[in-house]
Amino acid sequence: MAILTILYYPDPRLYQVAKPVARVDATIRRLVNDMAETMYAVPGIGLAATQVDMHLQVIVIDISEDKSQLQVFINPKIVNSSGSQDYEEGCLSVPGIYENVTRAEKITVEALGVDGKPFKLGAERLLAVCIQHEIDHLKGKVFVEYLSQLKQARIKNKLKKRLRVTM
Ligand code: QAP
Ligand code: CO
Repeated sequence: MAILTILYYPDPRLYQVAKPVARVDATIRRLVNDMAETMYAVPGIGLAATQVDMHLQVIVIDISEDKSQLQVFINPKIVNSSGSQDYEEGCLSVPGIYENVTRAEKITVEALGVDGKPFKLGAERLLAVCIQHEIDHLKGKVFVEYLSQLKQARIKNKLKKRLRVTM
């Protein structure tokens, strides 16, 4: 296992669109393990392959208190959504920034598991937010793009300044 390097907003590689996984093989399983290790190390509750510069449709999520419930979504697709909810979101690629985003309240997602088998899952509240947030990453979208241009500009400046301090 290995800790992968996370790309930070506004890195242009975060805007790349991820390709579907053709076959869930050993390479993909290793990517899943490394992504999980990376997410747990920070720690975070969700990570998309895009954020570690791998442009494949792979997501890991663990919203459990004790980090014991890893959920893996390969080639995920939202097939149903309803309602709306506001949630204060953060992102491993946008450290220290938390902002309210409005998304669907309930979703149904279809994906492949790490065993390569298709499954269908209903999700609501935090899990639904997290799945939508991570699927956005696979489409090249970061949550700050839902905010006003002014807020986006402020966040970019803040992160660039911080990068200058820490590097
Ligand atoms: C996406 O986000 C998410 O700023 C996952 O300094 C967030 O794991 C979905 C993190 C909220 C739904 C609701 C953020 C860690 C982790 C930071 C994360 C930070 C350290 C964010
Ligand atoms: Co994110």
